[in-house]
Amino acid sequence: MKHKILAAAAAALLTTLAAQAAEFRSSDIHPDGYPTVEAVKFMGERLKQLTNGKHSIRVFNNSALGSEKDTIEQTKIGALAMTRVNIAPMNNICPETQVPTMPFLFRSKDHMRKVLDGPVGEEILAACAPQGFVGLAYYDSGARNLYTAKKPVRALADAKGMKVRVQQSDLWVALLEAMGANATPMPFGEVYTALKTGLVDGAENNYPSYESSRHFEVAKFYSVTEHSMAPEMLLFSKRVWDTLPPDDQKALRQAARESVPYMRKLWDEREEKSLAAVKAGGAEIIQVDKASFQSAMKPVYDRFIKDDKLKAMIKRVQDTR
Ligand code: BDP
Repeated sequence: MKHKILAAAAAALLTTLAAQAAEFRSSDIHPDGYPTVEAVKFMGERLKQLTNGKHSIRVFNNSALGSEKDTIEQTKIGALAMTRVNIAPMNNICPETQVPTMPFLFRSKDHMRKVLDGPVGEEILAACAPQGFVGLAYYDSGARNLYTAKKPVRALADAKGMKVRVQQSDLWVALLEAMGANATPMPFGEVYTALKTGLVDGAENNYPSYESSRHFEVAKFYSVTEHSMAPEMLLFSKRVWDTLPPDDQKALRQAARESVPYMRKLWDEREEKSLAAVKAGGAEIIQVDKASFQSAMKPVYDRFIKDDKLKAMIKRVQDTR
């Protein structure tokens, strides 16, 4: 009897929790105005409308809640409801996320968007659930390029021995090593100082991040290698998710989905603006022979795309037209 009463009380408590309004906390390492930050704010507005004001989202930007690795941990344990991160720090946690990270995999922005909007994209999001993450959406992150402080990289041979900061992922270490560089993983927030003090010779990123982080001030040689189109991910904590009623889950999914075209529009505009801004700020945009960089990537595929499942996924990506 006592048991039954306790169980009923617990169930009632859970229902009350589920019925409660929430302001979900979401993290980002980027500042206000950056397309990822603005897209999550947009999602929050939509969520409010869809739930008649019950739920909202508050974005903590500029790494206020820590590095991406930190916020992924917090999201996993349910201390944080949501985090917007690049896919790279998920590579070691959820192997399927290595697929869209792979060097020179996507042929174009359209190809990347088509794959991520399709069944392969869905499967990769779903593959992170056993690790504690509900994958809500991908956002664009453009193509990443290599930039250096003292010596320009005009050909693959120039990258040899250079110390280059990478994201915290084994795959990223291997990718830069395949270029002949010395890869140094570190959180994004530490890169400006590392470049300035010469702790690293270079880093790699898309135009908007190169611009907003002001890395272009301390590393002005920007080589257009376009070595990866690793996208951004929006991850919700499965622990928090499981406490929500199905209607709220549905609203979250819908709001996230609707934020994607909004983000893409901001992204396309921002890429152009950032390119113009870094040029005006003194960056030298260097065109390189991409094929030579691409031909150095076989060891990365050999090491990370080993099992049949990942091999099949790569093939499906390549076959997507
Ligand atoms: C940017 C991503 C951000 C990453 C950063 C990095 O938007 O999520 O943290 O690169 O290189 O492009 O760490």
